[in-house]
Amino acid sequence: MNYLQLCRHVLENGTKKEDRTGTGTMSIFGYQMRFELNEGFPLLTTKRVPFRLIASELLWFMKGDTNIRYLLQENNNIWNEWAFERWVSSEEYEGPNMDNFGLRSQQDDEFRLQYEEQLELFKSRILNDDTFAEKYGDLGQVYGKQWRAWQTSAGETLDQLADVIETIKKNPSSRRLIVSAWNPEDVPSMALPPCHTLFQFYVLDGKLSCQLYQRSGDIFLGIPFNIASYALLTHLIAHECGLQVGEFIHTLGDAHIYLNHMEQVETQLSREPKPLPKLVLNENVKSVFDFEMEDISIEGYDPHPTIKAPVAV
Ligand code: UFP
Repeated sequence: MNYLQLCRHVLENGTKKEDRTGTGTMSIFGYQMRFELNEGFPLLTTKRVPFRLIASELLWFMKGDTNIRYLLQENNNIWNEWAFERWVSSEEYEGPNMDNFGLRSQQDDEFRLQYEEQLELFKSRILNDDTFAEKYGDLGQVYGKQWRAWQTSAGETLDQLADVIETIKKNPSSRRLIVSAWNPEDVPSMALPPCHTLFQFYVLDGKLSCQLYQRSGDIFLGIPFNIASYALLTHLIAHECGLQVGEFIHTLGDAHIYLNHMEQVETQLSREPKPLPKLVLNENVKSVFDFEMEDISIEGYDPHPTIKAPVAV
């Protein structure tokens, strides 16, 4: 599979590069993968990838929601650290010092227990306390905001996602079918400046293709999610527009393997890929904005087991 070729390519051609998290990476700049979506849904089979988390995150983006409360209600913890970071660096936080919690919790067992306890407290407050959730659950100008409610300098709001879907229906040959999450004005105040920066659609012969430009990609942990997320997005939009799916083209900027993921990548490369699963969407739901988790499922997914790896924060 394309993804395993990317892993091999970076192991063979990558250069050691320092990074923001202090972990260190093997990195390359510029790479492209193509996935023919008719050949199956591109969910990795060389390890289990939690599709449920990917789908609920995508629905969260598509709703224009930026508060982690929705994700926690779906039992999705993937954005917690970004909100937690804001909480523990705020003046209201009075618990034990959580500076640099990402790295410290990997290196110090005693600290990890303290961190886990604080994170659990944080999660339950987000779920149960409306005022707290409003203040500390919101990640600000993240994907949901940029896709659905981009603020213009004239004080207007642009719904890029709804607009692009309308244009695909009315003018499918357009070469301007773009949604940008990269808002230079907002980047300095963002918890995590968008990794998936910009995407473009392309319609030919009744098939919808999508290309993503991803500025930064964590090959072991992030990229398998990103592939599946954009493949799902393409399927959902094709569904609403009455089109078949074409290709998902994944273009990467800084594509890196963290130095503490090397063993995991090797394990994956030693495994034999299996047949790809199939995505099944509820035919009765027409608009992409009406999809809920129960309308989306994956059939025939029989991957090799999960491989654990630390997240670089
Ligand atoms: N990352 C991904 N995909 C994502 C996401 C993050 O690979 O969807 F949100 C990784 C890339 C990088 C880190 O390793 O997270 C972000 O750090 P930086 O902003 O320094 O590029």
